[in-house]
Amino acid sequence: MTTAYIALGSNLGDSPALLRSALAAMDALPDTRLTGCSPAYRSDPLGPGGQPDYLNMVATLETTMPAGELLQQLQAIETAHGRRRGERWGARPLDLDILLYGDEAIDTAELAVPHPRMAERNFVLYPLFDLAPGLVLPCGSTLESLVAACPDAGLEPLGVTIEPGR
Ligand code: ROI
Repeated sequence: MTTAYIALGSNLGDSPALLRSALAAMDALPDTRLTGCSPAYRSDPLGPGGQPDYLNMVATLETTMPAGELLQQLQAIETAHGRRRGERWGARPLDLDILLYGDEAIDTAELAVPHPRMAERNFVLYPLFDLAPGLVLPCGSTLESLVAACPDAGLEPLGVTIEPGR
């Protein structure tokens, strides 16, 4: 069994409903259980201007699915929730990113884990820290040190946890 951390983001459509549905879909994947949901955050969009604020959170999965297969399943869930592959860093109804897959370091054409930009993204680090404050990354860095080095500008804790549902 491997513990994987998945970042969820949405800034188009009914974002809370999209995240609830995506959580249920991940829990329903073969050989996979959803075991944790971080609190939710509102975040300023990173990327092209003029797009709505994001709703962000992180979820924990326990899975025996290989990482490449998990990636394909997550992309299918994004597509089922209206995601179109278009403008890089454009607005999207649902984004699911594998942040960590156990203590594995993966670098293929399709998938890089740990997520190569997670250390710069407060909307990923803060909810991950809520879920797993003692986490140590495969490179040996503590999550605590990454959070300490990443300002919380533009990030607002909403004080709610979004749970799986439909
Ligand atoms: N910006 C924020 N705040 N949250 C996201 O989840 C997010 N996801 C993205 C880009 C477009 C980089 N910007 C984001 O993919």
